[in-house]
Amino acid sequence: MAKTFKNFIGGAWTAPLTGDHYEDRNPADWREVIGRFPKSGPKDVDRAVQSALKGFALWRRTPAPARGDVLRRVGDLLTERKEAIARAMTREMGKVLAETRGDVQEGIDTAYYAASEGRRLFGRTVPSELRDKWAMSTRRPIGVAGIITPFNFPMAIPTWKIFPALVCGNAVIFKPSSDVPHTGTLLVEALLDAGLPPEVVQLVHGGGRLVGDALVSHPKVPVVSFTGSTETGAKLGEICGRMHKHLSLEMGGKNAMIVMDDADLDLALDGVLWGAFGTTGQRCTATSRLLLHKKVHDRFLRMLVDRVEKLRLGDGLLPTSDVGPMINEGALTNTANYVEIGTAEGAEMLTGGRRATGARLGHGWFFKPTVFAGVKAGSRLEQEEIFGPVLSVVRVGSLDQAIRINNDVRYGLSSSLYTRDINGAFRAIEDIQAGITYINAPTIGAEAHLPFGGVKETGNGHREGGWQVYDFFSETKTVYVDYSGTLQRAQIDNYEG
Ligand code: UN1
Repeated sequence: MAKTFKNFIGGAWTAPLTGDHYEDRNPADWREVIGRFPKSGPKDVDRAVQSALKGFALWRRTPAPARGDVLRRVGDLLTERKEAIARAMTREMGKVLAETRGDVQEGIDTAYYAASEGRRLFGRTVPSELRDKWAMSTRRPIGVAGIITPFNFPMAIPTWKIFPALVCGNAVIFKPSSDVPHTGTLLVEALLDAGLPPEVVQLVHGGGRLVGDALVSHPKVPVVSFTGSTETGAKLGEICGRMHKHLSLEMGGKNAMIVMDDADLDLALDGVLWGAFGTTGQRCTATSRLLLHKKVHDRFLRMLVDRVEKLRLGDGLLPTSDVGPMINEGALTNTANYVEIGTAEGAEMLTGGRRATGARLGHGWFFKPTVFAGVKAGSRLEQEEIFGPVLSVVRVGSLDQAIRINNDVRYGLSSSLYTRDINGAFRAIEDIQAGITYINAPTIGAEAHLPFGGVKETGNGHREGGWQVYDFFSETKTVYVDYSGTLQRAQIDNYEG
């Protein structure tokens, strides 16, 4: 019988008040149950909030460098546990071990960055317009932060949010995707083992509709950070807008790689394979469109299809696997639907397009890496996020046309251009509408210490990663100290007076 896991609420591992559980299964072989996890409800969320408020009262008064020290120890523990967590993650969500190791490493990098940020959290001191008066700004924690994260980066994405939230002095309620509750548990264990005061973090398992909604609409949760679909993000935006909450949204993408006729085609080929089929295409940064210059179009497609067909599908724990399964049946069905849509729209399927079965794949959610050529700009295949291993190829005649097509979607997360033309590269950097542009590298591969996020319907103006996220998780307080001993009136008693 599989182990039954618990929430972490009120400083202890506790069963959900609902008494309900669900099974978390290995997507490479659904016969394998990883554990039974709580199907929590609004009452569990409310208990978590009450506890987090106590945690916040304590943590906000802990000096930021001391908060950072806890994060440094978290980094040390994640380093020690890297292999074990990576294996657990692969079992739980399917991507290959090299990728899950990278995912944990991103968490480690984020921890050490956060640790040192505890010694910065800069405010500013500027001249006052009046004599004998100081003018400064300082950063204050906000309160209880609600953190809602997806399945595809079960360690990295939670750490992008939780670690800065904590260093800034907030308490955290963490709701991982119900597809990856085990990795979420391992992260919270590392936080507690590193010495985080127990009530500063709460882990509440369960689905978005019950747990997520209760968390986002709870009046005592003033700050929410969410990564997931644009549709869900819009709903959270309505709730948070009504309640005047801080909200950071990281949502969909329809990222394109542009390959020009002067590109190093071998390099571009490695890039597109990694960008389109890494994490089985289930990244918001995935390369889902290839805008291919007409002069290299046919040759590059031949090279591409040859390599795609050599990709080995399998359990991500096996060294022989290049591409793991999709996360669940719904994801697979959704991808299969897009194959039908593409075919109906007249695109030409060059390879893949169906579920992969066979000896070791029969009990997993495996889908063959798929390439469509002759995809029309403006078609659904070209416009809509699929979140699966499907690459749509559009033939282009010039860089200007490629940039136009790149921009003509509702999203704007990542982008990529392969070229040897330095002038063209800089023009693209200026004109591509995206939060991230790679030159001669694929659309994936963001580093933990740089801002991460997108424009248009990908986000709502915030950035994760790097230094910017620390602004999101803190409030600025402006401080004036007047030591003149007289009433000085700003804008009236100026320095000329
Ligand atoms: C995501 O695509 O959902 O840039 C996050 C990358 C990773 C993070 C991706 N470091 O590929």
